[in-house]
Amino acid sequence: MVPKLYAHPFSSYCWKVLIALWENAVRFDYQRIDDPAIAADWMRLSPMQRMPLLVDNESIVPEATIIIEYLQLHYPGTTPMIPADPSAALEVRKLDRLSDNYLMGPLQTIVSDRIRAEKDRDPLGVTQARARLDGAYRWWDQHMRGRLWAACDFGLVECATAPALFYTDWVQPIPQDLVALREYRARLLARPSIARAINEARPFRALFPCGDPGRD
Ligand SMILES: N[C@@H](CCC(=O)N[C@@H](CS)C(=O)NCC(=O)O)C(=O)O
Repeated sequence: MVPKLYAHPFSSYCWKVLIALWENAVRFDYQRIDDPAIAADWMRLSPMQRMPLLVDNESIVPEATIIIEYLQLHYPGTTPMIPADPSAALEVRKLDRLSDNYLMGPLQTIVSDRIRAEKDRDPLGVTQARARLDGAYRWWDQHMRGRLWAACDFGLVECATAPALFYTDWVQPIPQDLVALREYRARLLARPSIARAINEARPFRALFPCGDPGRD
């Protein structure tokens, strides 16, 4: 039995895990929740209704980062997502948190505000999210100067930053002067596993509540 991944091709957190799976050619059973029967299964398995969700025999594994850690433990491949050295691994986990909390976090605030009815919107929350995102852009630009990948090699951090930067640039374009960050995003988009995630999500772009910017 191969692990089952409950996911949707347009979801940024699902990309995070899909990229790790494809990088290491891990065989898995893609349970796409745009199928209503599969969505019903997912809702039963995930009362908090969050994707991705991995099911492997008796194990039900939520949270993209934890799924990637689980895959590394049980289905290791040729591209380690977390380095073996504990200090290097700590750095990778730190960068993964910074990506989830300060790139994806503001992104989700901005996008979910747009989905709400006009009367339920939170303009102050969105302004604060945009300011946090701008700060995060500046932090990542500084960090990426002189680097190819965010840590020692391509891995967990890129699984996190690729979908995050892909979509944040749609809602708040990375400023022109942040050259290192813009080049990092371009490098990420050219990576075959990430290009595949972008292509598989293409048919769903009309779902993006902030509008399809007509570019990658
Ligand atoms: N902390 C979770 C966040 C997952 C998350 O926010 N997933 C979104 C999609 S990107 C979701 O499940 N949304 C539910 C829905 O759209 O119904 C993780 O790291 O996996």
